[in-house]
Amino acid sequence: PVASALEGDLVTSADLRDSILRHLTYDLGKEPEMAEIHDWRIALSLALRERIVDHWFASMRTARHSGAKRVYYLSMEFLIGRLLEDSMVNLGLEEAADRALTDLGLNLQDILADEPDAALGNGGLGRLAACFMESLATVGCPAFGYGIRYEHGLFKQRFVQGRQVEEPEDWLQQRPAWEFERSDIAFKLCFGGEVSEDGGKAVWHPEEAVVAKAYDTPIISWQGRWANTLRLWSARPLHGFDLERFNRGEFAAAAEPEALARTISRVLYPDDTTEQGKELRLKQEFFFTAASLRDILRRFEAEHDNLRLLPQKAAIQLNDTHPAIAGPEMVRLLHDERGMELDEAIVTARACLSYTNHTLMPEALERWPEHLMHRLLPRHMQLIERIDAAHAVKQPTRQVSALEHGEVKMGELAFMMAHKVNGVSALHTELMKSTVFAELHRLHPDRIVNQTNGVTPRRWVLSANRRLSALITDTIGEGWVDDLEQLEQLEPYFGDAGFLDRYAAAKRENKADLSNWLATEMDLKVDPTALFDVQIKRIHEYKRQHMNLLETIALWKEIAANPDAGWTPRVKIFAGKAAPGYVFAKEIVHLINEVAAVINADPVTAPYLKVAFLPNYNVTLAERLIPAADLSEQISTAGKEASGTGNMKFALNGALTVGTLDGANVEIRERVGEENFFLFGMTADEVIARREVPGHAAQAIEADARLAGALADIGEGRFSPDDPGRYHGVTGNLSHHDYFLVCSDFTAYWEAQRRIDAAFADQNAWMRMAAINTARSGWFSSDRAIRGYMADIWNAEALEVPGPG
Ligand code: 26Q
Repeated sequence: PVASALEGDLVTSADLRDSILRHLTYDLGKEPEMAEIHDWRIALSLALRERIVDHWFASMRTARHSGAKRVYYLSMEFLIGRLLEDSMVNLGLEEAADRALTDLGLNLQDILADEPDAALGNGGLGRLAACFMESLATVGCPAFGYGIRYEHGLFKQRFVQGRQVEEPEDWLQQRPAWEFERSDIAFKLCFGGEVSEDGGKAVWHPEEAVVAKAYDTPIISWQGRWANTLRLWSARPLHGFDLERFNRGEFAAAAEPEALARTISRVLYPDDTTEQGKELRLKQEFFFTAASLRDILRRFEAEHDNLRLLPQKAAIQLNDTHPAIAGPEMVRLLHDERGMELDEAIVTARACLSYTNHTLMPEALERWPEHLMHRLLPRHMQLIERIDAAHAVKQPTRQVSALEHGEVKMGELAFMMAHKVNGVSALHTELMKSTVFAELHRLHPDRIVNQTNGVTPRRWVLSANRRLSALITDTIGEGWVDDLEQLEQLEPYFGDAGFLDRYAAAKRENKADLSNWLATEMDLKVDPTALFDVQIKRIHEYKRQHMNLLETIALWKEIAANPDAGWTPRVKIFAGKAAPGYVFAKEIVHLINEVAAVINADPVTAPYLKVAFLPNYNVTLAERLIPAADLSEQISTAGKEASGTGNMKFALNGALTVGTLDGANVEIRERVGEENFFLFGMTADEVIARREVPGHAAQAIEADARLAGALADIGEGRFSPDDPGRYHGVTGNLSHHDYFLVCSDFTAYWEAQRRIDAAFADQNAWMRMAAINTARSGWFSSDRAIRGYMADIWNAEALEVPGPG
């Protein structure tokens, strides 16, 4: 009701239509007769952006005048997806837009579908940052997101004969509709050179400089009550064009400095463990971190004159270690550039900074060679040594250091320079304390805290699943949208005639939509009443897509051998990208596609089993798949998935989880109830113990004929007759090494899947379990997560824009 009072009643569809036409004509310079779909889409976006701006200015003013602490979220990645529907829904302008466009002879759905995804992130970490931006606005926390305006986001994925082929992503090809270019907000950033001493003062003489230029995107809250800024930095040359060289006739060379500087914000690094240690990546990290800190200090100094107040006015959250250079850079800004005592500068920086860890996997923890750090950031290398030494003084036994084997360990550095360090699920946080950060935790027992991840219900329920949302709102009103635990109020209605029928109907229609889409887009016919079994996430050994595939092969063989045994029809859906340099992951992609081709061509098993690997997984595809899922695959090796966030989106949308006790699965199961969750597999402790058993994989294969059969089929080339040995790497790894314990968990996984078959056969009971998952997952809202950070880490308060009158 507030939304319509705010906007819907005031802004009629006629007003919106006029402003769409005005933007089309005067901003895009197009006549309506000549306009194409993307012109209309941009005109609509500009019409909405215009309405966001008023809320945005009001919020910024309120934040300034209140003197409240601001939150700064520093992240290498923001995996935003599309923004048009989000903005429209949050402004309460959906009906108005629909009518306005109909008046203009256009279709809103076509226009929404035209928007490219902003894919400035790899996966979970980047999507979390995007959910957090929306929730920061919705809870009214004054905040800025800071990141990089990559020219090219995450690569696009195609399949060529089943193999993944990467293509560059080019989201800026079309005019960006949401951002404001801030030519006036630009900072010069330096690299390289050397450090001299001048009367006890360090002076850095850099050798290279680039300019960071700001681009702002306003992020509007649910019902337009608040808006924050996502500020992304783009790299520019300090001196654009070498006129002297141009005049000498060296035309190409004259443009060189420009191209070189821009390289820094050219492309997002795919999460790729083999790509680490790249100099350009370190430059990117320093580039956006240093620009953001400069901006934060500039804002602080415009409002206050005592640097000691900084920790009361600025909370700076580091999204993983990617911006961990913030520690030394902030010390440099306070000490070298503003004359604060070194010790006080360290204490002040630490009081502002906090660090979120997203992984415990040793190969994913960032380390930079000291010589590279020294060459690129000589003053920072000195300060890192000072910070490390200052830390060592307090623990004379010196058990822990940020410097080891000629490398800077960014996790340790971030920990030492943060007043709070958090994990992203209860289990993950406990494992941080007992493994990677055990020593540091002993020294600073109050520093590590947990903040279990969450997802924004506006995008992941309200927009993505219209049918379910309508049912929820009809049943309990609209309050759930920004108070998601109200979903609990649904449960008393489960006994009422009609509720579970409507719940089932919503799921059925979502599945019918997806079936039609698979038929037209993928040329794949599926039974829309089958169990939709979905695993969508980056391809990684620890996520164990190959265990799912082995179960698929085993199931297919069993159905083929005994087709009349009353099988529960299933559609196995996979989607996800493999990092370009991750050979094993790319082989898994290829294998899934080859297995899918064989299974889908089998007329005997066709009524019961189909397999689809959907190309180019992204936020938009997730929004299409999750509402249509019956089963959510969360099957990582226990102890490896820090949290997962897809698991939460599925549970909210009424998919049951088949999962291990890993990451936030543990907390999902606690909340939805063990009888509404399909648990299997070893615990994190059992995983550690199992690895010590010599020949654990061979043993597991020996004990399970289904597993042995599936592996043998792959090994003999049943799915790759043109090259029977193609997957010897995969089968060899699984049979002999199997670090992620695919074989040892296989039997338990198979059995869980057969329990699922049986449960799905009773549709009434299944739909009840699905509805319980929805009703009991409200805690996984990112609004709850953000309030947790505000209370336990940032000590920040929420504000409200003064209403009219
Ligand atoms: C590091 C150095 C060089 C190049 C790339 C990287 C890099 C990039 C991205 C390292 C890691 C990432 C992304 C990590 C990530 O997405 N982690 C996920 O974070 C989610 C949000 O907390 C969790 O839910 C997932 O469990 C976790 O895997």
